[in-house]
Amino acid sequence: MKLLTVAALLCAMMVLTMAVANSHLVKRSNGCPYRWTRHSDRCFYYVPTTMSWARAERNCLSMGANLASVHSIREYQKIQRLTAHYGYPQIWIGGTDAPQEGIWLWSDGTSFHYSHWCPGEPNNDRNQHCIQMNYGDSKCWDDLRCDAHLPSVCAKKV
Ligand SMILES: [Ca+2]
Ligand SMILES: [Ca+2]
Repeated sequence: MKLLTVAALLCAMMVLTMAVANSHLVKRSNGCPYRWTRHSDRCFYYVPTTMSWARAERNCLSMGANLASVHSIREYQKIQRLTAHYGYPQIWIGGTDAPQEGIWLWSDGTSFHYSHWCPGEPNNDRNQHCIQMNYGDSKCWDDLRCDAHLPSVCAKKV
């Protein structure tokens, strides 16, 4: 009888653990996982933990997402609103020119046709290959060294 109780408890714990582990996969009424925000056909999630651009991308990948790509001013404003609660910190988005200087790509493979660079950026100052947003007074984009530690925003298709 005791053994059964222990087994039942273990089972309950496993179910709970799995529920927590899978919480980001649970779809809510907006078609996005819990705590993700929908905009158009994508779900966005702000990651407050600071890390390098590559680690931020890997963190997004672990949730079935990529660092956010941005394709219009409306999308950019939507992502900025996610960061408002945190005081518009500088954060990573998915743009990089690490493979070849001056050729900007999004980590999710979408085409890079929109940009919101700050005046004088990207300047590749001492080899900057990753895009931070919310930079400067006008909260535009800047290229920054990819090993800087910033919060980030992940995005994935609904
Ligand atoms: Ca560069
Ligand atoms: Ca720069």
